[in-house]
Amino acid sequence: MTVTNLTGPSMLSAGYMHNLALKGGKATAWGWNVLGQLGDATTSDRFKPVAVKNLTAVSSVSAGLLHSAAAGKFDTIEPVLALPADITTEATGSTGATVDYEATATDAVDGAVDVNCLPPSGSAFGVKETVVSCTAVDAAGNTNEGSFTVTVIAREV
Ligand SMILES: [Ca+2]
Repeated sequence: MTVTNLTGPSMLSAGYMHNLALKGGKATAWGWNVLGQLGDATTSDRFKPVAVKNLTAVSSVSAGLLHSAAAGKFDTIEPVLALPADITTEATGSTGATVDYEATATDAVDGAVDVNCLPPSGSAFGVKETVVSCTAVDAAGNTNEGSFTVTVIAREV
């Protein structure tokens, strides 16, 4: 059987009916999962490698009979978002304004983490209240979400 979803692992370990792989500090697992030995927070069997949850900077993996072991950093805490306060600005044209803002996130294990916001900073915002939704994900897959509003008011004439 060919394993899909797996390219160039640096370490493999085979258990009784499950397998572990390590690549780039991330552990993946697939196979029998009746006791949760795949570490994906389910007991569903997996036929393709899935990420082992809450684990980052993994240096080794080892599959046992019905259990798994990995050396790495255990991380269950989501990054902390630093979002701007709600922004109110006057339209610079008939359709709205271009609004720049800064959104950052810091994780206790990973340090600075990328934040993705929609609409992104530097977007054209219409003359209305727009909710900006931001998400940050750390290397262990812990996600934090937040939002703020950008209100563009019509230019006074
Ligand atoms: Ca974290």
